[in-house]
Amino acid sequence: MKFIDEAIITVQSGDGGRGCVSFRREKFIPRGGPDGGDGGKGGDIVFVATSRKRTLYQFQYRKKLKAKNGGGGQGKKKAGKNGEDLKIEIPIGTLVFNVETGCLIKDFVKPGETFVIAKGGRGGQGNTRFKSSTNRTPRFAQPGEPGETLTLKIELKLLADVGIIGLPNAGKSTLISVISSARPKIADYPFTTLTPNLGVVQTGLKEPFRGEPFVVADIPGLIAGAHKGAGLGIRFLKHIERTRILIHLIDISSIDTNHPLDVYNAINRELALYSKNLAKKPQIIVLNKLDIPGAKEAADIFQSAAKEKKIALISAITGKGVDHLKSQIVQLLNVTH
Ligand SMILES: Nc1nc2c(ncn2[C@@H]2O[C@H](COP(=O)(O)OP(=O)(O)OP(=O)(O)O)[C@@H](O)[C@H]2O)c(=O)[nH]1
Ligand SMILES: [Mg+2]
Repeated sequence: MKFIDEAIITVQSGDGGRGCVSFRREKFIPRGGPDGGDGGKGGDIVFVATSRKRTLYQFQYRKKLKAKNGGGGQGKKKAGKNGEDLKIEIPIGTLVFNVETGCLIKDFVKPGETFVIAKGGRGGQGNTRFKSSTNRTPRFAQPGEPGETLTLKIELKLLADVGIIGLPNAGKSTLISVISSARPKIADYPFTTLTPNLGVVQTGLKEPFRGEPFVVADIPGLIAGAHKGAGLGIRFLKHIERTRILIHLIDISSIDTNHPLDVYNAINRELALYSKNLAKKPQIIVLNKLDIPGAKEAADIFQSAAKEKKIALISAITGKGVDHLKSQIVQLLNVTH
């Protein structure tokens, strides 16, 4: 399924039904008073966050959404039927903006969260309501209030706990495939991953794996200039804005032993240029592809250049160091909020 993370749609709440002008007409009551009922209320547009939805895919085809209008009032003081609300299920992590004003209307973070995005119009009052001592036969009623029409920008930010960042080909997708339920495409060319992958990592009951299961996001590779739109990275950086921690994955073979921190610094620069908040997130530095010849030496050089920073060494392919990394992630998550 194509990954859709942004959509522009128009929603329209229902119009209120019109109030009715009517008079009692019964055989033995010659001048029955007014008996026009009120119009029904227009349906609301209601968004409901649910874990059943993971993408904004539905909005590719449903770009105009309208709730039902209220029914008109009727004689004998019968009120019109209320228009049915239109309930729209959206994934958790969805933000809804008003395109016209640019304002954030609602940020859905919890399952089951419900919000009326556009209120249906009130029904008009029937002529019964306008009866008074000076006007016993009002021949007018109110029209229903029109519903609201809003153009919305809907944005989905995946709610992952851990984001994996790094250059294309660093092995991000390989790593998520060995620690989680995700099965993304893996290949030896850059930009294999075109859309983010999410995976759930199961934890255990025993230390050091004790903790809630968590969600990892693998995003397309970042390259220098990503914050300005180079490569694919920038579009997806917003998906890791809300993670609690980052795994900064580096392919050991990409380390230049004369300038060992270049790759690492370049990625961090991109993060900082995109968002200060993202740059401040706790990172676990992970050197990957420990199995390739010369890896250990390059890793040592990196480690001594990075000084005090804690660095994990793994081979996502052979699995070496992966369990230890998992326990480090659990521990860091347990102390990060
Ligand atoms: N030798 C070795 N190769 C690895 C290891 N991990 C990943 N690879 C290989 O590196 C290549 C890239 O792996 P991916 O997991 O697709 O890398 P990625 O970071 O997701 O790449 P993009 O999606 O393009 O950004 C593939 O050919 C993997 O088989 C490892 O531990 N050792
Ligand atoms: Mg990938």
